[in-house]
Amino acid sequence: MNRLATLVLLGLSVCSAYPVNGDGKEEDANMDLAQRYLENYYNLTKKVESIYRRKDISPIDNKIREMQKFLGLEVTGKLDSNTLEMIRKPRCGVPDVGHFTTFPGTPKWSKTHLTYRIVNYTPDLPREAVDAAIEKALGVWKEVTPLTFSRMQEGEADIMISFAVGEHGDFYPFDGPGATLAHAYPPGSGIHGDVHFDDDEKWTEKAAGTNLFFVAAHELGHALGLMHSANPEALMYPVYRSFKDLAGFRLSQDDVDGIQFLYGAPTTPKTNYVTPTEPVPPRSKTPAKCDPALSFDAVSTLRGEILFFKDRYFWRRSHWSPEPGLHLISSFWPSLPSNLDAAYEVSSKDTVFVFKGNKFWAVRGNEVQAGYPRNIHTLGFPATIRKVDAAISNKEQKKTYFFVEDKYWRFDEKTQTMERGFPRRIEDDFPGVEPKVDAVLEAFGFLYFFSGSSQYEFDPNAKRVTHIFKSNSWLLC
Ligand code: TQI
Ligand code: CA
Ligand code: ZN
Ligand code: ZN
Repeated sequence: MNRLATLVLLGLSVCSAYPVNGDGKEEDANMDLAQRYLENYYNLTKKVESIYRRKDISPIDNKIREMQKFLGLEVTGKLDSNTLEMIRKPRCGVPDVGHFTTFPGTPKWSKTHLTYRIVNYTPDLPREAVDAAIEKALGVWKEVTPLTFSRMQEGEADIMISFAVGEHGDFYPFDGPGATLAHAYPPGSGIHGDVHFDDDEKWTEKAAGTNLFFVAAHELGHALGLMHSANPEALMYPVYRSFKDLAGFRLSQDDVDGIQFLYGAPTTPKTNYVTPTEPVPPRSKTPAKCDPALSFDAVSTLRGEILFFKDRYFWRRSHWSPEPGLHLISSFWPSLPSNLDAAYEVSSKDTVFVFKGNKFWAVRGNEVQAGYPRNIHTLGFPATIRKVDAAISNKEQKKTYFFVEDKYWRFDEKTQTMERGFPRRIEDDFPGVEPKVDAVLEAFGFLYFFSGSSQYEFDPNAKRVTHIFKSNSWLLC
C-alpha cells in the first residue's frame, strides 16, 4: 500500500486545486471541503439505495478513516494536513453537473493490451456464468477504448480476479453480507489492477440480489483508473441501482468521457460496419442546471421538498440543503417513465400524482401505488384531451388545477369530480402568464408558472404577475 500512497502523493493532478481559505474560518472551510469530498468519493450522504449504508456512529469520522485507509494515509479519522492536502489536490472545480474522476495521481495502464485471470469462483453461480459476466464487463470498457483483454489460465495477469471472504490477504478485509460488495486496485504492478469480490454476497445473473456483471463492470472501471463519478447515471456513481432491464445496460456518456480521458477512443472500429444494424441512439446528456435555456417537464412538492423533473432526471431541493441534488427518476421509482408532463402533490393524502400522456400514477414516498397507471379520462377530461401540461393542488380549497394548452380545468379532490364551468382560459384568470405552461409550483403564497426558460410569479390575491425569473432560479443559478 505504500507504493500507492507515494504514487498518490507525488502524482500530478489534472485539475485545479480548491482555493485555500486563509482566514479565521479555515477550520470550517476545511470541514466543508472534506464533507464535499467525502460526499463525492465516499458517498457520505445517506442515499436510500446506497449499499454503503452502515450503522456508523459518526459518519464523517468513519468516512475520513475509510478514505485514509483506501488512499494509504495514516488512519487518524481526523482532518490532518496530509489528508487535507489529498482532498485539495486531485479535484476538478465544482462542476455544474456530476462528473467522472480519476484516482489521485491519475494512475493508468501504460499498455493497451491487458491480461486477466479468474483465479477462483463463487459457489453462487455456474462457472460459465461467472466467465460470461466478467467477459461482458470487460467488453463494456473495451467497446469504447483502444484496450483489449486476453484471458490467462495461470500465472500472474495484470487483472487478477478473485472471490474471497473476510480477511483475504490485503489490508481490506471483507465485511460479511451487505455493505462492501467488492473492491479493486487502481492500475499498477502487483496487487494493483486486481479485483476482489466479497463471497459473502449472493452473486446473481439477475436484477435481484447482487448482480455480478454490474459490480464487475464498476470494479473494472476502478481497475482501469476511474474513481467515482458524481453523475447519477454513471456506472461509476457509487450507488447500487436496481434494473428495469439489464440486457439494455449501457455506459453513460460520463463513463465514456472518463475512460477516454485516460485511454482515448478506439483506434480500430470495434463495431461491425458491414451489416447495417439498428441505429444506436446517442448517449443522453445530463441536463445542466445552470443552462440559461433550461426548462422543466414538471415540478412538484414532496413532503416539504421540491422536485424539478427534466427528461430522465429530477433535481430535489430540500429545506436542509439548499444545494439541489440531481437524481434519476428510475432510481427512486423504477416503474415511472421519463419526460413527464405534470406532477402535483396532495399533501393530505401524502401522495404525488405524476402524468405522462393519457396516464397518471400515484406515488407515496418511494412507492408507486397499486392500481396505477390510470387513464386521465377517469378524472373527467373530455376525450379530445391527450395530455396535461401542468398541475397544482390547493391545500385549502382541496382543488386541483390542470393546465392544458391555453386553458385550465379545476378538479374537486373531495368529490373527485371535474368542476362545472371549466375549462376556462388561462389568460382570463391568470393574466400575464404565458401559455403554454410546462409546470406550476406553489410557494410563499405565490404561484410559479414555468414556461420554457421563463418563470412567472403570480400573486393570486392581486391577480397579477409580480416577477419574471429564469426557470432555473430555484436551482441556485
Ligand atoms: N465497494 C467500493 C467500490 O468499489 C469500494 C470503495 C469504497 C471504493 N470507497 C471507494 C473504491 C473509493 C474506490 C474509491 O465502490 S462497494 C458499487 C456501487 C461497491 C459499490 O462494495 O461499496 C459497486 C462495489 F456503485 F453500486 F455502489 C460495486 Cl457497483
Ligand atoms: Ca460485504
Ligand atoms: Zn481485497
Ligand atoms: Zn466504486
